[in-house]
Amino acid sequence: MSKILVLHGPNLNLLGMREPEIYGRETLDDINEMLEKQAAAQGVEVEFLQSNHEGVLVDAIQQAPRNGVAFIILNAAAFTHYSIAIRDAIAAIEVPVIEVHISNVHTREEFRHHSVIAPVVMGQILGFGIDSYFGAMAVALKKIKALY
Ligand code: CA2
Repeated sequence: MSKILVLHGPNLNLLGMREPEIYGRETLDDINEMLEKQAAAQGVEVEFLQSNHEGVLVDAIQQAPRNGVAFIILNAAAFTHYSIAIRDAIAAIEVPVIEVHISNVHTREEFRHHSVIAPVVMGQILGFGIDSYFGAMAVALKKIKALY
């Protein structure tokens, strides 16, 4: 059975509680619930993990192939901009990764313009608010359907 792993990086546990003008009013639980429904409608299982710790995310990425994960949807948050450890973990596995950002990082501070993981992911969806996640989920579900 193919599974989709949704990984949320540091501070995304604060969604809905602060900076609603940038990140919206939905909480992480709201987003996960909607993603779960979107996948369940296609009979696909989803696992979720949020961590503020780089190594926890690296472990989850490394373990994805042996846990039957067919796709990873990753909002690496601030780690996007500097974590070579996360980049190396993505590069070390065959499982495709879709990079997601809620905000349009290119219209924000200069330090958010560069993604160190961009060269090793399948593609990026960003700037659509929480719809970036649902767009990524739609792509992952479509690709999984084509595979199985
Ligand atoms: O736009 C995105 O999804 C980001 O990945 C969010 C990260 C940021 O560092 C990236 O540059 C872009 C920050 C996540 C922090 O989320 C918060 C949510 C509510 C309140 C405070 C932070």
